Amino acid sequence: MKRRDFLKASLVAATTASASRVQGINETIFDSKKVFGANRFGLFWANLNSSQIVSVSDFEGDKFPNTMNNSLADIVQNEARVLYPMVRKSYLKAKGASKAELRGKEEFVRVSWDVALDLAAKALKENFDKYGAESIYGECYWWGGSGKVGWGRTVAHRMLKVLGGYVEESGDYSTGAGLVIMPHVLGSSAVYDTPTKYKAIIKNAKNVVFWGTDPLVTNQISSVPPTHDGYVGLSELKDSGIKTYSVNVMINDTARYFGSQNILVRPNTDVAMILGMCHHLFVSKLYDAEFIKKYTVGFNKFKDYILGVNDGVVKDTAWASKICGVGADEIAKFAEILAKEPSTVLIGRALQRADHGEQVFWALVTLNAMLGHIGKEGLGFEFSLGYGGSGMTRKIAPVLKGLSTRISQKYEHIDNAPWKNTKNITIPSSRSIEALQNPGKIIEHDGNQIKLPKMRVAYMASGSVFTRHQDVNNIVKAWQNFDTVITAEPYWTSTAKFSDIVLPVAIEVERNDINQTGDTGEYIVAYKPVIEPMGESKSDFWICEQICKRWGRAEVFSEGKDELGWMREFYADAVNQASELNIKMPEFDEFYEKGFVRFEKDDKSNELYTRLADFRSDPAKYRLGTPSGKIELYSPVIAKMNYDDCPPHATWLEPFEWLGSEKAKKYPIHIVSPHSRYRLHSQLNNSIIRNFAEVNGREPILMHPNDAKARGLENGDVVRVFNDRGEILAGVLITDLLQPNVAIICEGAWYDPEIWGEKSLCQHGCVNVLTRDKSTSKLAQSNTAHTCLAQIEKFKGEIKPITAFSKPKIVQSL
Ligand SMILES: Nc1nc2c(c(=O)[nH]1)N[C@H]1C(S)=C(S)[C@@H](COP(=O)(O)OP(=O)(O)OC[C@H]3O[C@@H](n4cnc5c(=O)[nH]c(N)nc54)[C@H](O)[C@@H]3O)O[C@H]1N2
Ligand SMILES: Nc1nc2c(c(=O)[nH]1)N[C@H]1C(S)=C(S)[C@@H](COP(=O)(O)OP(=O)(O)OC[C@H]3O[C@@H](n4cnc5c(=O)[nH]c(N)nc54)[C@H](O)[C@@H]3O)O[C@H]1N2
Ligand SMILES: [Mo]
Repeated sequence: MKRRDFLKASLVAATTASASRVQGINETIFDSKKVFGANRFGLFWANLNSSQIVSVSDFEGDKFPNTMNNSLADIVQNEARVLYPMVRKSYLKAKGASKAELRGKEEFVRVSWDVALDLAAKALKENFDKYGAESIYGECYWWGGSGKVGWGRTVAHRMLKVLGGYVEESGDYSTGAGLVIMPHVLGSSAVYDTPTKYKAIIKNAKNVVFWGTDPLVTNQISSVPPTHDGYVGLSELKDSGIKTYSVNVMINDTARYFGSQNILVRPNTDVAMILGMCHHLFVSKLYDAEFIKKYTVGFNKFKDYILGVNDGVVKDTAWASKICGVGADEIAKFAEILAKEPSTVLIGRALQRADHGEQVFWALVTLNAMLGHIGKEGLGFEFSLGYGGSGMTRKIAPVLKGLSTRISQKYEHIDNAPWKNTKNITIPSSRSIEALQNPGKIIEHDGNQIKLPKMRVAYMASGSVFTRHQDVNNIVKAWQNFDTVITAEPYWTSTAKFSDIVLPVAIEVERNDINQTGDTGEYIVAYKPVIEPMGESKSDFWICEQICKRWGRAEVFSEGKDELGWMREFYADAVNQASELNIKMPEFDEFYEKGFVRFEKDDKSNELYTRLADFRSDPAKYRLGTPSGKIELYSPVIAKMNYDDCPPHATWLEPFEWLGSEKAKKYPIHIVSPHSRYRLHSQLNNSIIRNFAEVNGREPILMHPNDAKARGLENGDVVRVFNDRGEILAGVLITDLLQPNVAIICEGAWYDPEIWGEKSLCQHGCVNVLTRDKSTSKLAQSNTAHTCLAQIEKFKGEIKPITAFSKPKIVQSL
């Protein structure tokens, strides 16, 4: 078939599809039904009317159904939906890399799936064959879609493994600094370990501290469908009457729900406050010397540091107060209460998404060691209750398996099995743009040296770089160094608009998959194509298989199974596990029809599980994974690395910019960008939910009354927020939940440059236009999104309509 015929054929197919949709309405106008569904926002009943989702109802097993799935109907049939495969005009004309500088500016041409897949497969294969794994950027971030079979990230990684290898990132944006520092301190990455149970906390704690965490907001979503049991834990904690504190830059939703005592700290200065607390505990002999002796190493070096033995700076509460803004007495009193009474400190992640972010986690562990509660039932510290671990009693249930990147040995005869010989190239989390700009540069990472790869082709799925990564104007520039950008997306995000080939993706309610709920493992759920995929969209699994097919390796990818085939296999494995647990599960077909199987029985064996309780009970038997087997308050391993930006014990290091720095004279407002309760990063921003939050059609900026007054601002004004890196518009919301000189703009608002492809004003409020792409330190090399100063002024220009949620220019043929 000639190309033109191809286009014609796909047009005909598209028209027929929409015609049958209309016909469907006529035939089944009164045919409403309720179908079970699940996604990252929860479990739900989708109410269908004539084959369309019109609304959702709460699923009885979801303990706290949230508002996010109310957007489902809107998110399916969305103006920003990518309906057909698209290729950027110059790229299509050249049948390959061409005029990268026009990305974001130039129109897209609608093409058939064959044309798009041929081009994608060719770009990947040719570059891999010529330049190897380092030329293929395949990180595919995290939060788009879900499922044990066809999650975009897994299947893309599997496809690129079949190709022979790719560039991936170690760690993550969430807690990249914590993941690297904690193994040196606690012997494990700790941040994703099973958390202490609420039951244990409620039974034993007198004080609970929320330190830089907002679990009420962040537990709404999960990487597997949540049943939101954590909210039961939170409400039981509230009902228990236990005293709570919130150490934060603002009075957040959790603090308000609990009526917590708020300790407002200047952004990025928690380390100073913690050191002040440690100093106070030491000099007033309130710290647990026995715990320090038995369970930690290196205290003497840390003690010398807080006493100022070498640098002459005593890190007492007065010193701390000057830096962090909390009164010296308040710091001292807080330390005393936590030391004298049974206490639990719940730690969030935003804290370490800042310059020298490693230090704050280390300081918090050090403080907790001095408090001495670690490992006592329900006490000590916990990283994982902010989200991702529910802290509730798990169910006795099988553990559902999922697709991996491991390729079956039976295909080793094909093409010399390139996936066997090539290794992935791993760079630290969030260093991709640096690699694009400085290929070949050697960077340090946790005691190793890493050569940044020369990446030429990007395969993007499940993530959105232009809202996720820091310094968007810099990304716009660096992005041109890719020869080819292939993006598999359900929506016209800025990342899709900055691509050469855009592949329309079917979302969870449009495809088959299987998953297990996260909080307690209570349900195994089936995703079903409740509705037909919009336009010509296809599942990530199908797309990746089709690309592999063009390399003659479809079966290597799929092992001859489609999505239902894999679902059956994983389900069968769960049935086997269940029978060993004396649990009878229904046949697959019955399960699939119903949509879920429930496991009811509580696993009472670890109801009061407490982090590090075993270590406390017997430190010799339950040695930690650190070289000493104990908590390392000073790390000889890190000392040996000799990094100026990551000393060998918890240390206050000034961030590259903060309210106490010179820079604050020019840019006096610290911009903090927490996660929004109205979306998952950038997801759902293109839905009706946006209307609950936006101010004057822009992302809200929360400002203190003093800061607003000084600038003559009122609620609803549109402001220009700017620094040397860029400028954005935002809608003013004045609130005294903040401290002066601190403003909140949540991460994830869609990027809407006035001029695409240029350094440009973002009219909508994407905060990462303002943030800096510098890493935390040579140790973790993670992102520093929360270290950001800016200035705010009333916007005097013309306020234009937002274009972020519209399709780009599309033409039907070249
Ligand atoms: N300033 C600032 N920046 C931050 C943060 C911060 O606190 N402040 N937080 C950081 C953190 S912790 C994280 S985890 C990252 C999040 O970064 P990302 O994971 O990149 O965030 P999302 O916006 O959720 O991107 C998911 C994308 O996948 C798409 N998608 C949805 N369903 C599917 C599907 O089925 N298949 C495919 N192929 N795609 C799909 C969505 O449309 C969306 O564009 O952001 C980081 N960035
Ligand atoms: N609704 C919703 N839930 C989510 C997500 C989402 O996008 N939307 N994203 C998920 C993901 S991927 C992640 S990683 C987690 C993120 O989880 P976290 O990183 O814990 O969440 P954040 O919202 O970034 O910040 C938590 C709190 O830290 C405070 N904070 C910021 N800077 C400082 C500081 O310097 N000192 C102190 N003491 N406090 C500070 C913020 O004000 C906020 O209240 O959330 C997950 N849950
Ligand atoms: Mo995250």
